[in-house]
Amino acid sequence: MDDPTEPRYDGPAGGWGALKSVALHLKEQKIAVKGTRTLLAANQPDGFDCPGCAWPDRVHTSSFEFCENGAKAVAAEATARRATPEVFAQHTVSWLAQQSDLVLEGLGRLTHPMVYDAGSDRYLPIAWDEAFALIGRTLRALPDPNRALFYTSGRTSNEAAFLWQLFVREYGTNNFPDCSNMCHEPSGVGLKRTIGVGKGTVSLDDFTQADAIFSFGHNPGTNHPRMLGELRAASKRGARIVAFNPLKERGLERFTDPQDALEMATGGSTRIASHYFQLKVGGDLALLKGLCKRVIELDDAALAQGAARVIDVDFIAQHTAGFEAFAADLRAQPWAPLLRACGLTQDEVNAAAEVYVQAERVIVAWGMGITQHRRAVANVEMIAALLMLRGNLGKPGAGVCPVRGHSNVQGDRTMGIDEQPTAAFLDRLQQVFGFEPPRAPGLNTVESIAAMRDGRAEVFIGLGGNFAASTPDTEATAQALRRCALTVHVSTKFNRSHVVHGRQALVLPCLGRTELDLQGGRPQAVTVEDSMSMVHRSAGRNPPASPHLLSEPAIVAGIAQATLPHSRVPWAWLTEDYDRIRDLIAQVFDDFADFNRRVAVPGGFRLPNAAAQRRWNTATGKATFTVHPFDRRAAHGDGGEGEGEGDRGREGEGEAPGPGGGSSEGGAPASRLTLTTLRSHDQYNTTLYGLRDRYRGIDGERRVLFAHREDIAALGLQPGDAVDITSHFGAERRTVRGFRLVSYDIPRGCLAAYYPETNPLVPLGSVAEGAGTPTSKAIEVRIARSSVAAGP
Ligand SMILES: Nc1nc2c(c(=O)[nH]1)N[C@H]1C(S)=C(S)[C@@H](COP(=O)(O)OP(=O)(O)OC[C@H]3O[C@@H](n4cnc5c(=O)[nH]c(N)nc54)[C@H](O)[C@@H]3O)O[C@H]1N2
Ligand SMILES: Nc1nc2c(c(=O)[nH]1)N[C@H]1C(S)=C(S)[C@@H](COP(=O)(O)OP(=O)(O)OC[C@H]3O[C@@H](n4cnc5c(=O)[nH]c(N)nc54)[C@H](O)[C@@H]3O)O[C@H]1N2
Ligand SMILES: [Mo]
Repeated sequence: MDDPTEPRYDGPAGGWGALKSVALHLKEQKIAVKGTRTLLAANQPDGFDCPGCAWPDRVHTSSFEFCENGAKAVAAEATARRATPEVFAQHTVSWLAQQSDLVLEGLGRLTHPMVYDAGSDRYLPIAWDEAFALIGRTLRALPDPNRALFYTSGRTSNEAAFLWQLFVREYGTNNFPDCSNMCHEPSGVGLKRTIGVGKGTVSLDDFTQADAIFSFGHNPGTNHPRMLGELRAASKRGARIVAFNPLKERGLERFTDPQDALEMATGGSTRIASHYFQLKVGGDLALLKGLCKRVIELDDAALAQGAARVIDVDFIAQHTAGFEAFAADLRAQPWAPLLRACGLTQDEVNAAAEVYVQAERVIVAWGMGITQHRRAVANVEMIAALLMLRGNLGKPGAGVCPVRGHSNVQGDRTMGIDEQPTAAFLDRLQQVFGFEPPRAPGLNTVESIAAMRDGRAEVFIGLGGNFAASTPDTEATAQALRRCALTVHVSTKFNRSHVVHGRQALVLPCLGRTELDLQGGRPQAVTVEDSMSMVHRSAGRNPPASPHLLSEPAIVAGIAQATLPHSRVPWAWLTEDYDRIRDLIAQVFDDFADFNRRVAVPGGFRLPNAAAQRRWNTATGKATFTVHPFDRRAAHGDGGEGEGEGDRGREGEGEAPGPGGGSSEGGAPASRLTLTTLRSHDQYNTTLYGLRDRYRGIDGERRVLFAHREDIAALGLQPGDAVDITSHFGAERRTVRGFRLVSYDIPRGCLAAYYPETNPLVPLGSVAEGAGTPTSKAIEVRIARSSVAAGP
């Protein structure tokens, strides 16, 4: 079945390729020597938290865990390149706006606060005080604080995030759009509702005890490479690893640990997944229902034969609610539509269920392949339900493991970056600080874009991130941002959001994680929370990229002082010594009692997790099974042909379209396909490190479209052809041009391409029900031969 036109990578994940790649990236950033020293301080007890992913570290101690993409993240921040005022004097903003993201990123670290000058169409340097005064003036002049938006990206430390939410709430709004809204929001919503805690329940120790690890829709080899260490160890001791992914991701197949001398010397590798199922894009809800249905079937059969029960009867009786209705729904659900929608055979689903019921202790891990869908919350709740069926929660070696993205995205939410804060939290803020916080819910990311577009919001301030590029519906977002009176970005590097600006615009450069943060002459540490609720310190050591940089806490304090002259918060005093900020955090959150002392311990401390203790803070007081009606459209993006926006959310078994919907047997043309958007190996979200996607065999380009060779043929096209991609959402059409077709091992009816190049296709109105997350992993598209040559 080998297709000679398919790109190939025959090696394992990791290995020598990873080491070579790091050397290359350090060289590109001109930091060969300095970079290696910087790297050694990553994830060490006295070093900084790696700005790469949120995967936890074993003990934060001596053994340096090598991670290729962590090294690239550090190199990108520690780059020797500088985006100085001289650089900005040479180029108009309109010219910069024409350049690729790679070029913008390549300008390097920002060195001075900059203000947009409309007359010359350039960014000019501005003094910090003047920048803060401009923000303060503009915010104070707004008729309603809800006309301002305060975005957060997940690299922000706990201390900066805490001050940020405090300032914004004292100012008077809960408008906290954040990257989490585009990421694991459905995990938070779904887990909170089913098990009472919107976070993962497992720790690294559980990975050493699990008999089986189920992996849904994430790519550890690229996006959380240190997880491969855990998976490798689990595989070596005989645990089953079961992967569900439309693409054969190399990191889930085979891994060579660069720290294993023998594997490196002999060219050996460790098999990761014992079972790999290439389900259809968006097929997860159908599959999860199938897995649960199979468990119930096996249990019903056991009961009939008087054999040992398959489900954990005691756990279900003692700890759960809603089981009877849940099981009844599954018994009534016919198999055929489930199998059609997930694209797996009955034998495959049975085999996966068999691994599940044979294991005493099971962990389910997942990423964006689960959350960026219309039925994402249902996906997450079904994952929890699958585990609940056999009591796989709150016992060693078992539990839920949403693999978080940004290194402190979980901590930011803990600190109150939340557009829907609880009343209890707001009451506490009021008690501690003596101002009345706003009670009305604020706007999330997608709602914020709509508010700017419609003129309901006119000031946008981003603490990190790259809002213009990371959000859906790139054109609509750009128009929305351009309507603003003022856009402000606190950033380490120049990016797309700085050239898609409001009438007035500021770019405020901040210290990065790796850099020494001196306040009052004393080095400061910040804290972060990883994917497994470990809170620990992070202290940079590198000299700052420029003497003009301020820390994020200092920038937030500067904005607050300029905006709130009668503030109840002693901003300057707080930023002189971050211990003072942590003392306040301890006053607001009980889980952070004695924060400074506890976080001083190497490795920090773990936040309590009620669900891991089998205490259920849900509406029923139990872990809750919910019936999620199967809706075939769930598997096919959002809003089919002829369905207007008003039809969204309608349940029902609308006939599934195209080969993706199972009607391909007759050889119907592959007209309607489902596109998923993903990360290459050489990027960190919107930050591009290069044009290689090593494990997928792509080099030198990003405008590629992965498709099944029979779908390519059915369209009368050939691998290598340039195509345009048009998304269909109700009557709305969006097109991107000039993508090169690549024949790829992906299920029929499914396509994949990189984010953010494909974000113009993601409809603003297409979001996860109950969570508002853009459906970036299932976009209904058609493709046609392009008149534009495929570009890099
Ligand atoms: N180096 C690096 N590290 C990163 C990031 C980065 O960009 N670069 N980003 C960080 C962030 S913010 C996040 S959120 C994480 C993201 O980490 P991931 O969740 O791994 O991110 P994606 O690349 O979006 O990959 C999603 C995976 O889901 C699969 N998939 C796509 N559609 C479906 C589907 O419908 N069902 C299933 N089951 N699978 C599907 C894809 O094939 C892919 O393997 O990584 C974090 N770490
Ligand atoms: N189509 C599609 N869209 C997606 C996704 C997808 O899979 N598909 N994934 C979504 C996900 S999971 C996420 S999390 C979002 C990411 O959305 P964002 O978090 O908004 O985007 P990033 O690319 O991570 O932001 C990069 C910028 O952050 C700044 N930065 C880096 N480090 C620091 C720092 O320490 N402090 C400050 N202040 N700034 C810093 C730099 O200037 C850099 O240019 O994108 C989402 N969008
Ligand atoms: Mo993310």
